Amino acid sequence: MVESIPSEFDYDTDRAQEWCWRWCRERGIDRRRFLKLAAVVGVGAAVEACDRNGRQRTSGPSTAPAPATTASSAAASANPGAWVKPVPEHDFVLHTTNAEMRWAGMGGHGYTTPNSRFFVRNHLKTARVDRATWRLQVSGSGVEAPLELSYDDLLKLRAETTVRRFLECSGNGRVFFDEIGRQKADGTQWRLGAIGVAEWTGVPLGAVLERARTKRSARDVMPVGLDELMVRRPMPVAKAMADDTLLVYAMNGEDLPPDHGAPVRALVPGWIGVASVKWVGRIEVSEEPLISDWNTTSYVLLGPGYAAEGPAKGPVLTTQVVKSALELPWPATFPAGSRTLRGRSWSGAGRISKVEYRIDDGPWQAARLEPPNEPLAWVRWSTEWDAPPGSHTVRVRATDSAGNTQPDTVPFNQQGYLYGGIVAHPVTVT
Ligand SMILES: Nc1nc2c(c(=O)[nH]1)N[C@H]1C(S)=C(S)[C@@H](COP(=O)(O)O)O[C@H]1N2
Ligand SMILES: [Mo]
Repeated sequence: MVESIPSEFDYDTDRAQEWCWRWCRERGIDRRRFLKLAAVVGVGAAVEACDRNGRQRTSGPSTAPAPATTASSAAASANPGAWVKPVPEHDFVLHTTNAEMRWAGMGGHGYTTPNSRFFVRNHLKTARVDRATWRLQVSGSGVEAPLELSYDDLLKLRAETTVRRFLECSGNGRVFFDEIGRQKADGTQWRLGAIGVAEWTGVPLGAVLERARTKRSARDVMPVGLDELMVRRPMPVAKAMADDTLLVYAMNGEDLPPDHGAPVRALVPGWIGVASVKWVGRIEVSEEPLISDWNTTSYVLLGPGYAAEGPAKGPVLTTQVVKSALELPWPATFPAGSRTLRGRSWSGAGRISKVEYRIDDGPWQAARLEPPNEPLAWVRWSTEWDAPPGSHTVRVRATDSAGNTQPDTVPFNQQGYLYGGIVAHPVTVT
């Protein structure tokens, strides 16, 4: 299936609108009324209105998922039914079909992000896939023995592996292209909450590829989602064969939740989130490089200074960059006095070797790292601050084991990927 993706933003907007319309139609709203509502109040609010209206019209319980609407204006553009788990405003900022984790909620939490707080990035909406009838097909020119596995077959491989790794959207931090660089990028305006670390349990993708007798001549491996869009992104065989590249069925010791790809998702550590395809139904293994809009137009760097690379319109994204976040609301307000500032830093290139912070225009100082500090996960850090009253900024910069440090600024790219620059967290001390 080849689909044209003009830009991630147009693409998401179109699909979201289309889906909202369909959702309303199922509730007995005619198109004229939907468009009229959407024109006046915006699509999100039109859907909410349809929902109220639909509930009045339909007798008996609806089979559609409950709308996750809240009263906030930020949530007004959110799509009801895009998620299965509750996404309360207290824990999440909602953007159409995506739910961003609020960093303040990680304050004082353990190393991993609880499933209930983990961000959700859905190109469309959470797919419901029945584990009992689920099958995984492995096929393509790169395998000698194409196969089909059930959920039990996967467990019977007896290769269960557990790793702690981050999962982060390549668009995490996108809002800073606008707020710092003064040039707004296309796509979901995430702040820094499109990241989480979980303990993932599954089987190495390599074990499945071996079972399918992957050829030496195989080049690319591409998991394909069972959602309507069939979200997919290829990786080279070497990445697919890495010990920690998994087909995951459990997250933080629980069955993988629907919003995170149940029954089985890919986990491609250190790579942009889209590589970790949810609701995997097929794995294509190819002797030829796999080329589609997902790695030529979407998830590539577009804009001034970025040149086409072969069939791709710009440099193709693979690993995530170094970033840091404070476990505080944005902006934060607290009373004057001594307190502990806490945060986390991570990198797609390894573990974190150093974290520094700076209050206002003061000197850069070392923060205290707290173990564990695992590669391709994150490290927690803290420092004491005797906060005087007034308006302040707290800046943080981390350095990873490969020697990458967060830069002061990041050059613009049209789709707003990989904003790893230093950000000034606004704090009002009262
Ligand atoms: N099938 C499918 N897989 C997908 C997506 C999707 O929409 N459909 N979104 C991708 C993107 S862009 C990201 S950042 C991660 C988010 O994973 P999460 O929702 O479990 O946090 O899933 C990836 N896998
Ligand atoms: Mo993403």
